[in-house]
Amino acid sequence: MDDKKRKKKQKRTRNVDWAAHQDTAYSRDLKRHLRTNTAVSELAPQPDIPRDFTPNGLVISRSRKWAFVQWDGREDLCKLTDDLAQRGAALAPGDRVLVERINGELWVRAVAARRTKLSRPAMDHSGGEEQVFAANIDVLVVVAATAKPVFRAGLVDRYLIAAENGGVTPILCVNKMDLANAEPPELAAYREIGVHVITTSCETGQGIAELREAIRGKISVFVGHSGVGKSSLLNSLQPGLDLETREISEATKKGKHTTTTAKLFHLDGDIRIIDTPGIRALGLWQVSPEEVAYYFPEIAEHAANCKFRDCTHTHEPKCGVREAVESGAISRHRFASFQRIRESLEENS
Ligand SMILES: Nc1nc2c(ncn2[C@@H]2O[C@H](COP(=O)(O)OP(=O)(O)OP(=O)(O)O)[C@@H](O)[C@H]2O)c(=O)[nH]1
Ligand SMILES: [Mg+2]
Ligand SMILES: [Zn+2]
Repeated sequence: MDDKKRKKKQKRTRNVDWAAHQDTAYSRDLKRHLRTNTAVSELAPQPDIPRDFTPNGLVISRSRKWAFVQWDGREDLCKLTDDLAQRGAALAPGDRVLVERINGELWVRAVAARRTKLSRPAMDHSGGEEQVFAANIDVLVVVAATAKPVFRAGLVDRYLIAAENGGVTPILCVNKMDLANAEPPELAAYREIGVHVITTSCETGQGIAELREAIRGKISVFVGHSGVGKSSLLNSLQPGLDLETREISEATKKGKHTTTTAKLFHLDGDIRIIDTPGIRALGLWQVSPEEVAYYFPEIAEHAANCKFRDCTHTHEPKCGVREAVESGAISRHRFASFQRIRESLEENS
């Protein structure tokens, strides 16, 4: 699409057209920087296993040396080979694997190439190596709450980056609507960039049917701060599932990390969900400061109007992005988030 046609199209639609945005010269430039971060086979195949082996198992959850795998019509605890056990990136819930019985023990022998993956830098002693927390996912459901804990856009924005980077469609689910008179004002900005926003309540049942329809026939992963109601939503989607949930601490207004391992659940109606433990912050895997704008479609779009091609949108004159913030075309909280993420990546690099 040439620039003239694109501008016309942008005038017609208020929402950012993500596909058109990805096709602009500016975005193509940015994208060239991006290392392809999807669909990689993580391990050199074992010499006795053909590259195009047929997986016979689905990873439900994993610990360091073991994985629960669904195969042969049941779930079994399988041992991991050393190279799998040592790498957080090598195996995650959602991975398709080859299970073999060797001398009476079940082993995960190989991991199939992934369609999509969601990654973060590990927070442990590994020095921040890649940790894949879900594989072969269709939808990333970012769960936030209106209150208890209070809505925080920062984590939402970081998860949207991880979703785009991993090739996964995001949904923003704002739960605990029964605790608020109105929805958080920040939600308008997400609808405008084309994110599907669903407002829910596990108390009143609001939005549960819409959520169910959005993830039917797909594999999704529920993520967000502790205590926002991820496990409660699974319970609402499937009465009788009875996952453990716990009230958030009155003293800190923070969740207590009730869910401790990511685990895949099969629900009725062809729904598969990976419930995950709440996190405080999400590190970004393989995103450089210069690339952050690419992941904020409304910022990338207005950056095309900046006088300088390498504008950082902080102090330069004739900055299309800051002008758009002033005019209200870019929301202030999204721009603040963009700046914070960029700064944090600059500090780390
Ligand atoms: N008022 C209200 N409370 C809710 C709602 N959904 C969940 N809760 C409560 O919020 C608390 C935390 O819910 P959980 O489902 O354990 O939250 P979580 O996100 O799974 O938390 P972690 O497993 O720690 O990450 C529980 O006391 C739930 O009963 C809701 O829609 N409205
Ligand atoms: Mg939970
Ligand atoms: Zn600028």
